[in-house]
Amino acid sequence: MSSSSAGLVRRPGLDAELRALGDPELTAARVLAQHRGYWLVARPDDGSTQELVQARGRVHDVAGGLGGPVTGDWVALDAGGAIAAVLERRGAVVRQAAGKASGGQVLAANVDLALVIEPLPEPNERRVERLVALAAGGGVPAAVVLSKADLDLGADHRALELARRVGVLDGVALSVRDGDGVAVLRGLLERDATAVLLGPSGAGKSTLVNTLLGVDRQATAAVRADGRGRHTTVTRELLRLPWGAWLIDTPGIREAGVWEGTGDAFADIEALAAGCRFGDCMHDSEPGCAVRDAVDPERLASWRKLTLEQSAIDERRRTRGFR
Ligand SMILES: Nc1nc2c(ncn2[C@@H]2O[C@H](COP(=O)(O)OP(=O)(O)O)[C@@H](O)[C@H]2O)c(=O)[nH]1
Ligand SMILES: [Mg+2]
Ligand SMILES: [Zn+2]
Repeated sequence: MSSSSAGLVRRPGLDAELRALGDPELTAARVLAQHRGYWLVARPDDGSTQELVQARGRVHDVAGGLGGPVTGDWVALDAGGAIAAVLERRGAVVRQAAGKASGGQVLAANVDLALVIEPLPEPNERRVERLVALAAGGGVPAAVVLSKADLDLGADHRALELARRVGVLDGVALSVRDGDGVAVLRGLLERDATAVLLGPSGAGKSTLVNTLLGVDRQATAAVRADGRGRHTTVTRELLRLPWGAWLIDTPGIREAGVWEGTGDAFADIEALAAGCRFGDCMHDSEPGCAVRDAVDPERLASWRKLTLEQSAIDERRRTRGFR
């Protein structure tokens, strides 16, 4: 393949991480894409080679739970070129995998920024809130991106307002049709850092990736007549942008159950909750609640829903031993 992984830089402490595994023959690589039973990886400091490798032994053991190696993972390759271990994930987006008996599924690993994307003119604020929480639960800060800004005259304002309401620093409206806002987003994607695009199919993720890449690499598809997106992107891929930033394109996310809590995504509510009379106040009809009248009811409903969802997950993990 081409030189799209040129410039992959070793993360701080990588050599020590490898040494700690105790096998001097291990070398580091990063997962660019996952397929069934094999992974596309690139080695740091090496120009352009990408290799398809397998995992040694059971991938669950290799990854220490939570499935096998995923896109964005740093892995250790053994002398035979197979993945022998997955290195510590620093920032991961994990959801409850689809299906009722399933555990957590890592959507992207070693992510510095989640770009939570929704299309204008009708962005789904509750979905933004959920995806921001999913990222925050894995220690990943988020930015809100409203795509198709050409379809909404007040796009910039809406992006900033939505970001503010969900407690996120950056809100960017952009259109790949007229280029508005694309430069602003580019400014958020720093050299050597990794971002992941999270949002429904049809939001314009792949189109945006192509715009940032400057080439039509990702397949895109017109939204169906019923307004639902098509799943044109089927794998999660880590791509290098021309200025050295890294971006993970993902298939549309239909279900995104929380798995690792909501991190600091509801810091606004938690700060106010310090003033509630009861420590376990659900800010519903409890007397002496300091939150109920101070927070947008829809946001509060989201908080309650995600909090209850997480409690149910925690309970299930306790009783059934899911990791
Ligand atoms: N009007 C408008 N349409 C866009 C924009 N970006 C993407 N689209 C369209 O939205 C549809 C879905 O795009 P795609 O990139 O496949 O979405 P994905 O499923 O999120 O990867 C395609 O028909 C795109 O042409 C935009 O900025 N403005
Ligand atoms: Mg796509
Ligand atoms: Zn309360």
